[in-house]
Amino acid sequence: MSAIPAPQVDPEVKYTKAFINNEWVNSKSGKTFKTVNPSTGGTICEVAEGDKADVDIAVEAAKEAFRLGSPWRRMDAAQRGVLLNRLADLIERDKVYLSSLETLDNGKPYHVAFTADLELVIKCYRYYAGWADKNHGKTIPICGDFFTYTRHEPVGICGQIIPWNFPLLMQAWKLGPALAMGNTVVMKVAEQTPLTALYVAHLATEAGFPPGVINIIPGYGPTAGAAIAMHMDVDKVTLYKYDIFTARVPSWGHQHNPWAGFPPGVINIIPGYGPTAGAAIAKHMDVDKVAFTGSTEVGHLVAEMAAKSNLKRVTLELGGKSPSIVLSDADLDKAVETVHFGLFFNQGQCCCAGSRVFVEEKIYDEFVERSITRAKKRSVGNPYDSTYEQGPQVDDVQFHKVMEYIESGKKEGAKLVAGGNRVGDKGYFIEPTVFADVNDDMTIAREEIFGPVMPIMKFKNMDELIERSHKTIYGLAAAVHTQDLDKAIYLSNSLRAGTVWVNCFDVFDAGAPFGGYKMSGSGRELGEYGLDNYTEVKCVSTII
Ligand code: TXE
Repeated sequence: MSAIPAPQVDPEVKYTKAFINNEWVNSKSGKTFKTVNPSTGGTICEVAEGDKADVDIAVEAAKEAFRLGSPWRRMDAAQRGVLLNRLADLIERDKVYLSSLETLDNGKPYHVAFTADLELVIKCYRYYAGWADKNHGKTIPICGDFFTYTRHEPVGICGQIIPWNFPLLMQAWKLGPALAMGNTVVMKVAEQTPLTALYVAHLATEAGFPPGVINIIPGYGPTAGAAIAMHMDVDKVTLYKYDIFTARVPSWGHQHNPWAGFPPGVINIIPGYGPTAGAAIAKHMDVDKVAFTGSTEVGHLVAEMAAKSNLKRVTLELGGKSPSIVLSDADLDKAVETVHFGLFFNQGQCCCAGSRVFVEEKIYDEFVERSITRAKKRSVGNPYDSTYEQGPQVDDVQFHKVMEYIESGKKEGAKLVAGGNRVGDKGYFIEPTVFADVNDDMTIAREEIFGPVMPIMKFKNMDELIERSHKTIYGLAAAVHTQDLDKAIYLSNSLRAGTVWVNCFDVFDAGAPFGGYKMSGSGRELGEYGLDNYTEVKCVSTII
């Protein structure tokens, strides 16, 4: 494996405004909010605080970009793929900077951001670039003399609300399929981590405007560029009448791409708070679809706002309390390491974290001992230093929430066998914490902790295990550790979870769908399944 390049420990923050219609704008209210460095608790910078007024403007821009006959609507599907590939190339070019900035704003170790987050981000854009011209309809032999076919069309204006635990990756999961399918986007990024998503917005404009061109024309930029490119195409605008029929300009073998990159209004990114900016998206009458990743609590609100406004389509990726199951025949060394990884990865801030560890009675004591040793070995510290495995929690709210869960574990009678304390006296670092003798009714066994806290439970047999695994409102993921293939398949088929990992954890790939059963959400992101969220199916029947 090649060495990871050194991080930029103090990366310059280049973009702090809202990105609307390919322009950087202050919020209408003029308000800003602080984004905080979780390693120190200090302020990194002020960022424009978007709210309803800014969402309204962004939705107008997204509508205009989605107008029939617009450059985006007339763009060949294949060209959308070219743009997404270009965006992936630019992210790859700036991988060190983006990983460094992600570490600054989120606190995740730089080496993890570089090798995991950024890798998956780049692959996600490339994966959906490939789909841009391949998600097509069918011809259907219905009864009678009809010619019947389906068209796969974009849904329209997509509102996307993303969280802070994987800022760049959640952006990629949302933008990739939405743009590949030809939608326009109004995205609200999390208030804790707005910086990297804004930089990607800059790259999206760069994907269409080669640097040399920008230097030649004074004042040239995303806005002026947009105006010029549109102006040059005035004669072709007269072809709009054809758009009504094809939604594109008809031409033989002619690539009509009036726009070299993502036109203005296609991608709009608004930093701001959930109840203001996020809610404005979920309630908006002109937003056709909302995709939300975050807490189950807010998931309820988003679904309600969508239902009460215009019944916009909703996809939700919410919380979890995933069982991580270890059978007595498992390879114990591997199981201890994988279960440890499945809980502590990303400071425990994963919706799919294996945060209910069920261990078969026979090996329970041994497993707990080894898990304690492994947790105590886990190094916590400066996320720019690659010798540390774990950085700080994202902010003081999450820090205190996790510390309260640790207190509740102690109070409710679980046995604290490792960690349990803050690390250092600045920033939001927490010791890798393990609780043994946990029972299913304890708060730490029921609620999503979203931190480095591992509750370990004992089970006797498979039937009891399955019943207990299902005693949760969630159903996002599950893991099974065993060398017995029969048991692995039986459990994988029995568990009510959107993803099951056997002898592994957190295996993510842009091609593999991800999403939850029960209150972990609805719909699937990634893979071919993920295209459905951003596609309307139109059935056309014709008789001549
Ligand atoms: O989540 P929120 P928070 C879980 C995890 C965590 C808890 C709270 O357990 O401890 O949620 O984290 C926006 N209308 N997850 O408070 O509030 C918000 O601005 C519209 C699981 O950060 O759900 C942000 O952009 N939007 C999770 C996004 O929703 C609203 C990832 C997520 O914030 C809104 C993060 C509103 N009324 C936390 N209120 C996962 N599934 O991976 C907030 N938002």
